Amino acid sequence: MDIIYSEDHRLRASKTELYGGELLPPFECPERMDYILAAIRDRGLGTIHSPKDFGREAITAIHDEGFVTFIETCWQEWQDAGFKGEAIASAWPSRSMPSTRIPNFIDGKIGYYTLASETSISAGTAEAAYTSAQVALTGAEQISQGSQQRIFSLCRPPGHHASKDQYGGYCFYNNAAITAQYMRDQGAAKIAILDVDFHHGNGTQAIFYDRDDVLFLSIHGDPADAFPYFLGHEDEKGEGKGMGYNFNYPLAPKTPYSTWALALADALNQISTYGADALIVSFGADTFEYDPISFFKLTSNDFIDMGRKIATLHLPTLTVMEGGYAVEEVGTNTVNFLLGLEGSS
Ligand code: SP5
Ligand code: ZN
Repeated sequence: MDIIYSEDHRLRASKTELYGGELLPPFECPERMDYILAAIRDRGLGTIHSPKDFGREAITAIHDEGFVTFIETCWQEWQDAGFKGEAIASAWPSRSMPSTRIPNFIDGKIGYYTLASETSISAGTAEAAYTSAQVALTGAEQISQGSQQRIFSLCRPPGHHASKDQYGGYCFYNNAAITAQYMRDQGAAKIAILDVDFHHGNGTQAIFYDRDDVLFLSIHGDPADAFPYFLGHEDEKGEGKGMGYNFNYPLAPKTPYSTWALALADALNQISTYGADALIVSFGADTFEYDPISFFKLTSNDFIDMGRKIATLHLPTLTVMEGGYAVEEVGTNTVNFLLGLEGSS
């Protein structure tokens, strides 16, 4: 399987994550990619290619222009304001003040454009996020041209929590959504996005909630107990034309693969019925039993079976990397999934 990857992800190297009231080293760190690259090489998964540049337009096809400009200028404006730490939001339009006006001052503007304050912005964040989207798009082009049936876009930073105008959950640009739009613009009529990251793909759901041309399905920790807390319930089915094209499978703490796989079986049935031209998998390895911030109980071998089951759809499949945190097994588990998907394990 061909892999798309850029070293530019290292530009995303923030020092702080707001976690439990402390500023800690972020779980979403560059070393994650080193584990995955090592496993790709050790197991001979395939050849690694650099991304092409599809321009800023491919990003603004999904994201609000003002939001993209904010991501690009935030760090400079934060420094210009004289703040000493990394850029973190501390106030936003809440239930009691649901404003749609965008403040001028960066401390207000950052609140307008964030959905979670654990994610700091610092030097290089915008550049890394831009390249991560191009890594995804380069994979999508291969799928659209029909030259490959399976591609792995090794994106970092991840994307599925980002909505059209909000970042957070370690995500800035929604790589999966950007590729789905790209595939549509290249002529595919129907795209399915299956999100198997431990966390609900709230950004992807919100982006396609009123559309019937992109089916979204997510299997994740129940938002009653897990980030992003405020989206991802079973009764969120879509709206308008999109009604019936959104499926959520929230699962309880300690869910083992035997239960997780029942949700997957239902999701795969929905994708078959839908008749998608191509599949995008938002893949996170954070369903692993020892993931430091998650609560499912998948073992390393379960990832092979997950890949094999998704392969039974026989659809051209782009896998986009989402989460999965600082344990060595993030590499093994990701490559296990891809080998299962490829049918070679
Ligand atoms: C892409 C992705 O996986 N983003 C995840 C973002 C999660 N950020 C909030 C983490 C809060 C975790 N709290 C868990 C407590 C476990 N003891
Ligand atoms: Zn996740």
